[in-house]
Amino acid sequence: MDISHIEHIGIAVKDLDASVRFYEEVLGLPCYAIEEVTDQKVRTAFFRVGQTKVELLESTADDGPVAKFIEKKGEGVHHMAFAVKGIDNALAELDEKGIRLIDKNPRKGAEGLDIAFLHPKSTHGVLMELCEKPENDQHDGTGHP
Ligand code: CMX
Repeated sequence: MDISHIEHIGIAVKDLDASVRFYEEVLGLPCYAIEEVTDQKVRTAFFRVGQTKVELLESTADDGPVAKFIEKKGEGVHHMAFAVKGIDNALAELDEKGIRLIDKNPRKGAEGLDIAFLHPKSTHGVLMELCEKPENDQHDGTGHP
C-alpha cells in the first residue's frame, strides 16, 4: 500500500445547502464544487482544508447509502478517504489479506477520481475509501472544467 495523505473526509448531512452555508459563513471555507454522483445517490459539496478536502454528502434517494446511514446514526462523519498510488495493486493486496472490499475494482467517484470502498466491519468501524487521480485526468480539483 502506498498511501500519501487523507484525500477527504466524507460527512453525511440532511440538508446540503444549509450545511454549505455553515462551512462558508461560520468556518470561512469556500465551497469550490457541488456535484451529483448518481450511482451513489448523493449530492456532494467540496471544501479545501490544506491538502485534504471535506466532502459533504446529501442523499438523493431514501434507499441510498447516505440516507440509510443518517437514519441509523444521524448526521456525522461517514467515511475517510485515502489518496493511494496504484489503486488496483492496493485492492489486490487488501483482498489477499482478507479485507472485505465493497468494490473489488475501482469505479468513478466525484471529481473524476478512481475510488473503491472497504467495508467498515473489516477496518475497525470506519468506512474507508481509496482514491486515485487517473493519469490522463485533466481535472484540477478546482471545480472548474
Ligand atoms: N461507517 C461505519 N459503519 C457503518 C457505515 C459507515 N459509513 N455504514 C454502515 N455501517 C455499519 C452499520 O452500522 C452496521 O453495523 P452493525 O451491524 O454493527 O449495526 C453495518 O455497517 C452494516 O450496515 P447497514 O446499515 O446494514 O448498511 P449496509 O450493509 O446496507 O451498507 C455499506 C453499509 C458500508 C456496505 C454501504 O453503505 C456502502 O456500500 N457504502 C459505500 C458506498 C457509499 O457509502 N457511498 C456514498 C458516498 C459516495 C461518495 O463519496 O461519492
